[in-house]
Amino acid sequence: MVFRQLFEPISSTYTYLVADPDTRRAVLIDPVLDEIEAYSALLAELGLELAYTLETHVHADHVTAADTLRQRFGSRTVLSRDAGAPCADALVADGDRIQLDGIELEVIATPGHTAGCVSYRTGDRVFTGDALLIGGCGRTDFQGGDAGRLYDSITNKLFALPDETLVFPAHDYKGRTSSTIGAEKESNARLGGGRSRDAFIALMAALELPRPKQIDRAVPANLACGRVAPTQG
Ligand SMILES: N[C@@H](CCC(=O)N[C@@H](CS)C(=O)NCC(=O)O)C(=O)O
Ligand SMILES: [Fe+2]
Repeated sequence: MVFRQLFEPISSTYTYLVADPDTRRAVLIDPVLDEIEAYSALLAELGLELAYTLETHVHADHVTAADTLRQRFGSRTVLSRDAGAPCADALVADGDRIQLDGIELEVIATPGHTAGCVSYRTGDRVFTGDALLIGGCGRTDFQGGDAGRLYDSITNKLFALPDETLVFPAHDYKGRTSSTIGAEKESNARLGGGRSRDAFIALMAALELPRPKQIDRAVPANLACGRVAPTQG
């Protein structure tokens, strides 16, 4: 499998490139609009054809590159059917499988950070979006967020994966690049060590985080798959 982890520094977003080494068809998971030229250059350098863009959710902190990539490369956009964004070419649900030639990506519904969050699992790795972060988890105070649902998604679904499964999140704000299910089960600051559902809900309710800086621009744009008006001039 061809695999790259890419980073967008303004929103500290990780984007993942996964491709079949034989057919050279690729997916980008959570691409960021500001990085579009970097993706185009990387696809050309590696000789890859972009088949799909996969969103883990409707992001609140950056605009997705999905629509621009669709226009440029003909890639198909994929999003949860619970995300409230019918602009996607494929609306997926728990248990669906996205086949990229020799690579299969399984959709795992992991709602709670938003109502329409999914994770994607392939082989020994899982792309958890903002459901499970390294040492933390997504906030639950907007976009249909629900701490109890997030607890259930993480403990019943993600923590049920083998301990050695590699965890690749949509963000890290401290430069960490990956974790494992076993490490998060043991020491995640918000849910590790068997924290109870009630204690987790109370902890999330007390966070009082500032609003993401780009939320007012990002959410409407991402509900339209990242379609932005062409710039004049
Ligand atoms: N300072 C960042 C904060 C972004 C933010 O709140 N991110 C969300 C994901 S969309 C989150 O859940 N962060 C987890 C946390 O801060 O614990 C910004 O303005 O973009
Ligand atoms: Fe998010």
